[in-house]
Amino acid sequence: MIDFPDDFLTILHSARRVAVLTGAGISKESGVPTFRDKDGLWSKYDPQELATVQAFRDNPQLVWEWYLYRRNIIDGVEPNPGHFALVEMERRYDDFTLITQNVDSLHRRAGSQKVLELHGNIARNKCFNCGAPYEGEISVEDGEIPCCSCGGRIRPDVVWFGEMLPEQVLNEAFEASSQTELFFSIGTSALVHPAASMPLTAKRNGAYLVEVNLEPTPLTDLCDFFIHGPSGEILPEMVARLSE
Ligand code: BV8
Ligand code: ZN
Repeated sequence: MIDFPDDFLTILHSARRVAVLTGAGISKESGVPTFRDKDGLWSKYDPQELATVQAFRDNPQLVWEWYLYRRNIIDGVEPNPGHFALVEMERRYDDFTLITQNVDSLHRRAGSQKVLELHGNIARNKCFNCGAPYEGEISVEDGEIPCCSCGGRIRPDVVWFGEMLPEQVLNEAFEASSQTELFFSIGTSALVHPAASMPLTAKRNGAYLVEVNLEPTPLTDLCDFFIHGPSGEILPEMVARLSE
C-alpha cells in the first residue's frame, strides 16, 4: 500500500483540470526499452544520433533497421496498468489532457481517447521529401528503401532531433500545460525540449507539479510532490484512492 501525502490526495480530489506528460518510463513495464537503457542490440548507438535527419541521409538502411527493430518490440507488447490508470483518469476528470513523448501507441491501445503525440508515431510512414503518408509495407532486407511517387525515400513518421514538432499538437500541449491545475510528469527524464518545458509552463501558471519516476530528474526540485517508484504500480493505486 503506497502512502500518498494527505495534501496530495486533497489536491487529487479537488482538481478539475489535469494534464499529464509521459515518457519512455511508462512503457518500460510493458517491455519497451527506454532511451536511457543501455542494454540490448542497439546499445552501441546513441539514439540522439540515429534519430536525426543527418543519420537518415548518411545511412537510411541502418536507421530503418533500428526503427523496424523497435516496431517489432512494440508489436509484441501490451499496455500496462500505468497506461490503464491514465485511461481511468481521463474518465474521472472533466478536463484531462494526455501529452506523450512516446511513439509506441500504447496509450491509445490502452483506451486513452485524447493523446497528444508530440514526437509522432513509429507505426506510421511518410515521404522524406514531400511528407506524403505512405501505407505500404517496409522491408529493408534487400537494401531497398521504398520510395514515394515524388521520388523521395520513405521514413518513419516520427520527429527527429533538430526537427520541429507538429505545430497544432505542440500548441494544444502548451495550452493545456498553461491552463491546468495539476500537472503530472510520469516516466520521463525531462531532458528533451520543448516537451521538458511543459511542466515549467504549468508551474509558472500556478499548477501543482507531481513527478512519478524511479529516480529524481532535473525537474524534481521544482515539484510539489515526487512519488518514487514504478508508474505501473503507483498510478493504479493513485486512481483507486480517487474513488474513496
Ligand atoms: C526542436 C522521436 C526546433 C523519435 C524523440 C533547448 C535546450 C536544449 C536543447 C534543445 C532546446 N530546444 C531544442 C533542443 C534540441 C533537442 C533537445 O531537446 N535535445 C536534448 C537532448 C538536449 N530538441 C529537439 O531537437 C526537438 N526539436 O526543438 O526543433 C529546434 C531545433 C534545433 C534547435 C532549436 C530548436 C525534437 C525533440 C524530439 C526528438 N524525438 N523521439 C524516436 O523515438 O526515435 S525524443 C525521444 O527521446 C523520446 O520521444 C523522448 O522525448 C526522449 C527520451 O526521453 P524519455 O522519454 O524521458 O526517456 P528516457 O529514457 O530519457 O528516460 C526514461 C525515464 O523514465 C527515466 O527518468 C527513468 O528513471 C524513468 N523510468 C524508467 N522506468 C520507469 C520510470 N519511471 C516510472 N516507472 C518506471 N517503470
Ligand atoms: Zn514524396
